[in-house]
Amino acid sequence: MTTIPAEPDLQAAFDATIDRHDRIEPRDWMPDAYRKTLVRQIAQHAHSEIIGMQPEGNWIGRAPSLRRKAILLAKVQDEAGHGLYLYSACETLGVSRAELTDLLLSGRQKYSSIFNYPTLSYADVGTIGWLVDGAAICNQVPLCRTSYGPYGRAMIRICKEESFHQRQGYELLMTMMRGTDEQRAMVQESVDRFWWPVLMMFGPPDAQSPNSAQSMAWGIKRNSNDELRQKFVDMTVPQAEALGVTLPDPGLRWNEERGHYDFGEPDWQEFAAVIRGDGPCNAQRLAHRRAAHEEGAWVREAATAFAEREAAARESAAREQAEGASGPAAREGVAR
Ligand code: FAQ
Repeated sequence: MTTIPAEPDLQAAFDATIDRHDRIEPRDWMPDAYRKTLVRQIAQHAHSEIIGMQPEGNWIGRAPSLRRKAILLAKVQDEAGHGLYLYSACETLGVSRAELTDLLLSGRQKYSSIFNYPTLSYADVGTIGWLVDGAAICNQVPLCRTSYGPYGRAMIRICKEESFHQRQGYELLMTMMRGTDEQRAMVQESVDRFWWPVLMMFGPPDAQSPNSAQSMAWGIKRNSNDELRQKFVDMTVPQAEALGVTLPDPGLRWNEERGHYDFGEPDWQEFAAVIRGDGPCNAQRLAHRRAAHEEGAWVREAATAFAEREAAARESAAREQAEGASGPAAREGVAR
């Protein structure tokens, strides 16, 4: 007879796994609040990848050359792939893809604030690669060591692709910076618009981050929002210098004592408005996603009908085989 361990034993086993920095896997016992936090974070991450296809997708039809178009198409397709890995990781926690989609479309789950800003010039494609993917890498490399197995494994593959995305953005901006005065001005204008919203991607300051302490205790997050923001600034300033662009922050300077760059405070009221749904493009992004979902209904129906037909065919083949195995010939031991 197998005995089911009591909840305190399960909790102790869970705590020991977290303390060892080991992975929790889908069939392991986990506290409800841990599961809920993971669903919230992974779903928000997946939605960000899917909504994040829109700002750059806006430029696929207007790419300046076939080469740039091929690169951009591949990048946007990668983002769709990242969304799918992440939805799959989230489904291992017992929530369905349809529920997650519904939560996004009804505005009950968030996606990253950064995708609520418009892309006004082709330089924005480069800036998104350099700064948005750069920030994403800073945030996501530590998530490869997150305590939930399927999320950590999805992040390993995603980070490899994000690193390619970041380089393509930097290469595009470098090419423009070596071009005409007009191209250099386009790059600077784009960086001026994106810099502060990119710093907001890391979330509110630690003192105002309600989820950080518990998420770090559970090993879901390995670093705090402010630690990662600082790491990103330290990494990006030398890249901006090499590129020849000015980061739009008069407070940005090297602090010898801290061994880090000091930098200004993002506008947290603007951040609050964007995550409340009042950013420049929130309504447009969700309307576009809803329309795409409705237009895709026939694909989901066709795929469901096909899967049902295949399952019925498999079932009837299995039944025939079973009948054959127990039929007269089988009983008499006659080989067919
Ligand atoms: N936007 O207590 P915390 C990409 C919310 S990269 C919107 O600090 P937490 C790649 C937060 O959900 C972008 N909401 O929360 C790509 C919470 O609200 P809730 C996606 C935000 O979870 C590149 C509240 O504020 N990356 O897509 C944001 O401990 C280029 C309080 O905040 C990820 O999602 C924000 N920026 O820390 C694609 C990474 N920040 O849910 C296309 C995984 C905070 O309680 C093109 N996620 N909030 O109602 C994380 O690391 C964490 O969830 C944080 C937030 C750090 C984002």
